Amino acid sequence: MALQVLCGCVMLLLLLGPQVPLASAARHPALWPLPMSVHLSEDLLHLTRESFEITHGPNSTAGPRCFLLEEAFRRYHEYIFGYFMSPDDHLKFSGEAQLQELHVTITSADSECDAYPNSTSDESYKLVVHWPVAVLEARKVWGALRGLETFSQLVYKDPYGVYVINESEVIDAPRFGYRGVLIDTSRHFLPLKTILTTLDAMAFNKLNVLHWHIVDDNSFPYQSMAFPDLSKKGAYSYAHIYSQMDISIVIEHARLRGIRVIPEFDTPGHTESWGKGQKDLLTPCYQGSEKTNSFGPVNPILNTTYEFMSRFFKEISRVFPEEYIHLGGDEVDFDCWESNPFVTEFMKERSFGKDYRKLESYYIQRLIDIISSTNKGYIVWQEVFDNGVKLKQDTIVEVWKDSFYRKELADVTAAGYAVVLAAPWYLDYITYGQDWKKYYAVEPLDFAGTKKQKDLVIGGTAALWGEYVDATNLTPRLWPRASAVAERLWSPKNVRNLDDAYDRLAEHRCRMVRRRIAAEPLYVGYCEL
Ligand code: CP6
Repeated sequence: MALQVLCGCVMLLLLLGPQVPLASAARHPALWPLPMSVHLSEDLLHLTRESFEITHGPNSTAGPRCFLLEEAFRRYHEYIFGYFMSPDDHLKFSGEAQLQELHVTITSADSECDAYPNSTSDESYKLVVHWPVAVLEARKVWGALRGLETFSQLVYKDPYGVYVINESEVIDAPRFGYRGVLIDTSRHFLPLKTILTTLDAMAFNKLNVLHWHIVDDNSFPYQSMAFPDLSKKGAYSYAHIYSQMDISIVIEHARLRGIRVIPEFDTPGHTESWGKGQKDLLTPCYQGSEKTNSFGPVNPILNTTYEFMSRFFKEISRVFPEEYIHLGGDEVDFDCWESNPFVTEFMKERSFGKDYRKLESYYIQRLIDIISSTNKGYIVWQEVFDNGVKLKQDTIVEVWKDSFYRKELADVTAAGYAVVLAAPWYLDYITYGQDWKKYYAVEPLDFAGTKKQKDLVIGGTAALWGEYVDATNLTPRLWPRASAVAERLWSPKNVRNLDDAYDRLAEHRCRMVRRRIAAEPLYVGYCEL
């Protein structure tokens, strides 16, 4: 009998497999995020570490020369069977149907094996698990990566410790194309290893954008080739720097998992650390007619500022293959600009009156012209839109202010701009209890607007700002809380049953722990090894 399990009805599965006492020790597949459509049959196939193989399908347009897939096959074989031999592995089960292979077939003439993922990457796939070979079909390698993750989540151990999988069919594609995690390496430096681990965990959750808030007021860890003093003087120490090699390692680790790396170089505010290595970049603040020792935002009235930005962002546009650069533009403190007599003079000449938003707009517009000349797109925080800056039509606006974010979504999309939602997913903000439920309950399209407006919501970001986060607590703070955001952004809109989500997420969290991700528990219980 074939059981149809569609969106959100995975609870049915509990009726199938052998009953076990605790949810956290579930003996059934726990899919997270839940695919678009899942059909599971009761028929079980066995798999063994020694004989099961993941290989290229005979008609695949990708082959052994596709390093991305070769690496993915190797990784997922390890994830499925664990890193260490357990005694159970030597049990042999004759007579039972054994699944021998997973064939991965790329159907499009261009597999995109050697490309970087981008905003239009096709992540859809179809997975058919029937004896004797399972088949995973995707147009591009990006869909194959997502399908491999799903396949690995379908495999579980029966009560005898035997690896099993239900005969099944999965058809899947993401609801939103932009599914991000923000990390902040300025408030605290994050070692390369922590960033790579975060990318691994993102792939387990089908998240596809690393928003790298790389520099800010507190430190400047990016090692610029054109301006080496920025990190020499602006980083916490020589040990707290990302070299060009480090950055290329992050980008390649991400690419192999279908993840884009979008760097944020936030200006004109949040730039204190830039001032240490670049003279005259920041606005000197005044007290009356006296210069103080403090500096404010980037100085928008000097030509040298724009010459610097031009050289700097030309470098950035070459270092990061990603089509978008995040320009920040949030929380600009106007007090220092207001105190500076030269800025006041400049405002007068341009008839800006006392409206410092106009000055901010002037700066951002010149910056945007610089970015456009590098053929990159740009993302900005919502203030840039709020302050009336003239933006190119393909600008992406990121909404971060929690109050009235639905109104902001309506306003930004009414103006025709694409939007990324971060406001309800401020993950470094912690409270007692199961706050993942709050993140899970968010519906990104729940605002007043037309279909055309809703189509402009391209996704969201789980933001982990770094004021209280470093390598010691990043992983348990992110996972599995960001997993709640991941399912909201991947799975169909009607997947929102909390009891079902709890069971799957508890098991998904255990799976992350088995894969060496120190994800925190949802609640009481234990994990099978
Ligand atoms: N750092 C930078 C931050 C925040 C922002 N920009 C921030 C402030 C308050 C909240 C969330 C984020 N820590 N550079 C705003 C985008 Cl609630």
